[in-house]
Amino acid sequence: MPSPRRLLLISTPVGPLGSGLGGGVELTLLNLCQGLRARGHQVTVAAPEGSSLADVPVVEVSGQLQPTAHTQGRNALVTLPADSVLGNLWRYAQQQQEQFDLIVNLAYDWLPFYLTEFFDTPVAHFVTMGSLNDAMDEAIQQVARQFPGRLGAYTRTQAETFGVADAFAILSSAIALEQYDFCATPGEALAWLGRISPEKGLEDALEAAEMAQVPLKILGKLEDASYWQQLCDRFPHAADYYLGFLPTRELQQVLRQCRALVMTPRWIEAFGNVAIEALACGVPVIAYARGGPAEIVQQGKTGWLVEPDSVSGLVEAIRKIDQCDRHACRRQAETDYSLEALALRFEQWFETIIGRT
Ligand code: HBI
Repeated sequence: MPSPRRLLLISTPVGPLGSGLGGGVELTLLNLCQGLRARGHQVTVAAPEGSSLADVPVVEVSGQLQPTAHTQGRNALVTLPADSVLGNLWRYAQQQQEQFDLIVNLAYDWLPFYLTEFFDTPVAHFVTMGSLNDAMDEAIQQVARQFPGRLGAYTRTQAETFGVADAFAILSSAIALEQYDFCATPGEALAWLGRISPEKGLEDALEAAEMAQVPLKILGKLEDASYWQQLCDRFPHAADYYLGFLPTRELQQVLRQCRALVMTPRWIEAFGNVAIEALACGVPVIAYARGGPAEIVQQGKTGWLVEPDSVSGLVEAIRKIDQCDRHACRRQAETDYSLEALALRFEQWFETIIGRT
């Protein structure tokens, strides 16, 4: 067990923790804090005011929220509102840096990457999405050149989108396994989980379920209402299939009884936490071989990887899903995606940085 470290984690500026606006980052931050504190490290989180993170103390910082990056174009300008919470978070970090052995950035924004060289305490960056725009790519590549080893990502596929994959530590993800109950005897239905938004490709899952003549249970935040309306117009069952955006306890009650999870990402999914939620319930994953799921699914054992955007490939996988082993799915979640495994991966990454300075 290495010596306990004093860690400052800086959250995403797009919304207070607990609002859901931070998407996967909220889960990652919560899991990381719990795992690292269990290993004896002192963890402080700084986040926009109004944040709450279970029993983890949060330094709340005021200021205007940052517009989200994933809705802007590749050549979007770097923008900051007046009194930006992003700027205020990093002024706090600069003022408090002597109290910490390491500062970890979880914002997908230009400023923290640019500031890296101006800090005495080392700053590490956990990058939470694939490449989205040129200014961010350049800031990430600059850190890769000047401070190799200071970048972390969920998956290698995600890191490769920045063209400097070798400069990244690959850290994968995790879930609180005790919140997911194994189910050996599912019903007929398939599951689809995620934000209902074009980049998630729900139409392909609906079409495949129709062709395979099996029901589909849809769970997740209804993010794009006009897109959903188009789906309901095209698939008469869609509205009946939609079960809403459920908290983990209720979500896994539905998920665990499904024959498989279907993942149809149109973009490079940085990780795809829903895949490990399914595995934890013993539910095999049928996924387009694109991004995170391609590094999670063990072909023919814990699911099937399908040629991206091939609906017939999905149907073929649905037909042979019973060849997969539901016990192997749960075992894979326990081996690779526990909170302890995640904290150990992050701790080893931090030691390579602290040890180097
Ligand atoms: N946009 N500008 C910005 N900054 C973030 O940190 C950010 C974002 N959009 C989405 C997001 N973070 C998270 O939901 C994903 O990283 C998971």
